[in-house]
Amino acid sequence: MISRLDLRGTALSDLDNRRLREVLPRADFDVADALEVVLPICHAVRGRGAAAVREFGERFDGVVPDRLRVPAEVSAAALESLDPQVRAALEESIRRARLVHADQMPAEHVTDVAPGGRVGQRWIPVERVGLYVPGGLAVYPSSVVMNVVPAQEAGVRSLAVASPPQRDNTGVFTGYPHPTVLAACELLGVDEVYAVGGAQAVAMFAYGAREPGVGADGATLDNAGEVVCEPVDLVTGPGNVYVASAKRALRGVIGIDAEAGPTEIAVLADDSADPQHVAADLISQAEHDTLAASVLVTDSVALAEGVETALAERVALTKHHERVTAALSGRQSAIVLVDDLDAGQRVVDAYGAEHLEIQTRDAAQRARAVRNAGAIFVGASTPVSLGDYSAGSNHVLPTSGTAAFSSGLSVHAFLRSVQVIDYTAEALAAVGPGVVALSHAEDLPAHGEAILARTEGGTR
Ligand code: HSO
Ligand code: ZN
Repeated sequence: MISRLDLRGTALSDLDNRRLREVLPRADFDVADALEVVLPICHAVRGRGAAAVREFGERFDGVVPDRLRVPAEVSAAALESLDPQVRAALEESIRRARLVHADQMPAEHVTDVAPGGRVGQRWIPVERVGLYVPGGLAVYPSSVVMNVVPAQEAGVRSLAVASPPQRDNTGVFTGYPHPTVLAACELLGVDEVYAVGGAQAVAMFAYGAREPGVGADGATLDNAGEVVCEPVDLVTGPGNVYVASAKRALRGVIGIDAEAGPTEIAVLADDSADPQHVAADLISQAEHDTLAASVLVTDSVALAEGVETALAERVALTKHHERVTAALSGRQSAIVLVDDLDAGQRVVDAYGAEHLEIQTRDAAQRARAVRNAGAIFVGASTPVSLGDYSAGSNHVLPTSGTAAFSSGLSVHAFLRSVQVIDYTAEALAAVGPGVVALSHAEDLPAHGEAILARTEGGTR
């Protein structure tokens, strides 16, 4: 089911990360490929607003809600009918996430550069954010927590959630996001929720959307009527390959967090790892998406064989075995054999997994040496699914190698840093000649003159 990639005997130290990535498992269809589908959707939503959002909803989700914005009474009913055990678990994961994200808040500080010259740094939350909560193959109340908690801890004031409408909920919830998603929004005090999914949700957040209205000539015009959704400044959240692609396409119109597309797990393990645990963890992420990637990197043939056997047993029994089989047998998943754990470490660094588990005897030490990963799960008792729900960490993480340059969701994604520069006349006079000299070196003498106007009485 899962293929093997044998890198034993390959001189990995001769390859830089980019070269090494080329030989590692990779999906056949990625965020760049999806742009072809996503760009026309973004254009349509930009031009035609709510009418286009509804059309894509009908096409991709198979259902159009009565109202794109979920009515307050529907969300209230969802919280009322929430299973008490699920409610308690959500409350605990909110509590843990708040602890971690509150601790992430950066301190404001001021640097005294010279007598009378100081540069401070302030952190200001983004004004309005759109949080995406996936909902195609599964239901993601946990992603509501992972998006909303850091935004709230960062101090964001205006917060909207979008999640795909469900086709097969009964009665009052049909056409709205899953009731557990709505209940999680209620628990967190989020009252602006849209029954919109996929690339069209990201586009709606980026451009805003209006209902059709009546134009000057009396004819009906798309995107000219009542406002359905005001545009946001930043969109965060995980999603499928199309959602990640829309974030890439619209970056610049909006800010984004990382590209968090189809999920990935890499496990670096030696012969001390339990093959049943490793297999269970590989399957846990494979159940998200047929494009999900599960990669085991090991120096132990015995472990590789044990995991193969355990996978065969477990996949047959798991609920979503078809999806899991597709993910595990796709080109993006493999068991990679290496000569030793140092070579394994090279491989996982080149791969830059969204989630990296380290199940080796020296797990804590190896974890410290990792350079590229969205999040690192250390040791036998820290599976990825703990982090997916209740560790306190965030599960919105960079995928497909983007961990090389971006980070998992945290309060930082919702903050901007602003420098505050404050010099006295004396401090300006002291450094003035240097500024004037540099302005001449750049042939921008008016810059120097702005200094001299102050330090030399304003005559030059
Ligand atoms: N593993 C997913 C998050 C998730 N898992 C939500 C279960 N629910 C991406 O990190
Ligand atoms: Zn997961």
